[in-house]
Amino acid sequence: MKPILEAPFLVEMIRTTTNMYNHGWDERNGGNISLLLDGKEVAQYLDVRHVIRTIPTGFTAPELDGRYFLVTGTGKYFKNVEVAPDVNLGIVRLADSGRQADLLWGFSDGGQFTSEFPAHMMSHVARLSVDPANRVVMHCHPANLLAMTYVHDLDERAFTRTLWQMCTECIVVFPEGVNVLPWMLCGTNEIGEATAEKMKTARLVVWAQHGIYGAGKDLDETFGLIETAEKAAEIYLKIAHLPLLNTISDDAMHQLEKRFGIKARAGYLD
Ligand code: 2HA
Ligand code: ZN
Repeated sequence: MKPILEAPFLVEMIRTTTNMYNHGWDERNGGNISLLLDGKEVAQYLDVRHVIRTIPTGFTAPELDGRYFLVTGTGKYFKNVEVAPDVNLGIVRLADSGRQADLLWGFSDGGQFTSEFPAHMMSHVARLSVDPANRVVMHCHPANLLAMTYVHDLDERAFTRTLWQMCTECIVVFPEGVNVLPWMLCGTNEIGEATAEKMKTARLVVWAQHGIYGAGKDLDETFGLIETAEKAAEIYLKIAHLPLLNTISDDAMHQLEKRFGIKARAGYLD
């Protein structure tokens, strides 16, 4: 058995949570990440027959039965993941049609997975249905995107177009745009189901007055998606109160589509 703390998925998760904390996206216990793991890879590091304890999930997700996830813990601080990964992270395998999670490693102080586990698991199901390569769901509280939800129209087309107009690369990085949910109570199956529905058409879902969800094939890609949208929101907040003299025109966006071989969300460009 190889040492679990040397597993690339764990090393990468520790790097990512630390980096997100350092970006100011995950104050206190804010934010959570789940990473879908390959069971064969996990078995190189853990005796996967040894279940430490079983945790009820409160939802069903038959599509994820038997799947393994590395996930951040409820009430845990991203700041602390690098110094105590086994307390702040856990590896679980879903069982009984997703109704229960078998803990195989971590949460060593008796803790459990993030309160947003329903939103994460339902989002994995939604993303996998449109992109079988999806592995990551990531949630955090980046200040500029959050601030933008107080002063900008939450209409998805309008919100997306503003972000696209703030940096040339935005439309290239997220051509499908960002979807937006109005304020909803977090930690519930309802917000989980609403997030998952939005995840079918975009990898970024803004939770108004709360934060953002991102999804992607690896931690780097997902981090980069949120990073790009957050940068655009930062620029928006720098200019929103000033007279606008220039912007990226729809004609320029069409040139970007051609140059980078991407297709903007249907109906979002004139
Ligand atoms: O885990 O970010 O949305 C803390 C949160 C809940
Ligand atoms: Zn949150």
